[in-house]
Amino acid sequence: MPTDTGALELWQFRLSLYPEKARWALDYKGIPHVRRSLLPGPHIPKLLPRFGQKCMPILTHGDIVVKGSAAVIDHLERAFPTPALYPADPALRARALELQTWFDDAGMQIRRAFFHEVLPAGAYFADLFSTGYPASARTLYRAGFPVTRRVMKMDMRITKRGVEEGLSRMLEALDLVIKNLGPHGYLVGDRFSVADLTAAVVLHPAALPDQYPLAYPHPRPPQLEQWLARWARHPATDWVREMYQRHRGQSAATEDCNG
Ligand SMILES: N[C@@H](CCC(=O)N[C@@H](CS)C(=O)NCC(=O)O)C(=O)O
Repeated sequence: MPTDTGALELWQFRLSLYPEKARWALDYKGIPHVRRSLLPGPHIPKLLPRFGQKCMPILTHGDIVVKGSAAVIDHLERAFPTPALYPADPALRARALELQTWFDDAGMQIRRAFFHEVLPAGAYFADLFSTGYPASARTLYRAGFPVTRRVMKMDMRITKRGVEEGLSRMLEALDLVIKNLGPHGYLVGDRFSVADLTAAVVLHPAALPDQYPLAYPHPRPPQLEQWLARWARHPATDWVREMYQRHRGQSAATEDCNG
């Protein structure tokens, strides 16, 4: 696939898991792109008529539309092969992609537990989600957030059972990292790959690495502190910070606009 297919635009939430995978891949490869950042809730009428779905990341590359984080990384890997996120060796590549799928799947459950525990800190999260928006829009968003939060909970299917599963999946995922670490500190082979990127993104809520593109400002609400304390002693949280420190790099976005 040619690299000059056209301009790239990434549709995303600034605070997110799966769009962060796409963002990291774009930044890692140093691909100039524009970010279109939406707010949870108002994103629905923006995306549905345009793309027929409300779930992000969505990448447009000229006329090509790519939906979903794994598909976005796959597209970028073909269009911009270096630096590679897929191992060259076919067996290692298959293993890296298998781990990507495993962590992608775990992320859906983990975020249920995360949002269940932290979303009661409504004002803090409304402000975090609306970072980068004008003050008037942020005030309005904060006022409407109790409704948005209810929709988010329904949409993510946050139930008691879902939360319990999310907590145990988080532990399983943290353990899986430690079990699979090679001598160079990577999950597959001796280089950073899509497996490390995906695991670090999915587990980032347990570690809040400094290089995550959106800072969680202090003071942090007690719900968030309790959530972080729950995982703080697990050695995989250090690994998540290490991956972000070694490989997150600078943003390659030329612009990050609202909507
Ligand atoms: N499996 C999908 C999951 C994408 C996903 O759940 N995206 C969330 C943000 S982290 C989203 O857009 N949620 C809003 C919605 O579905 O309305 C992927 O890997 O891209």
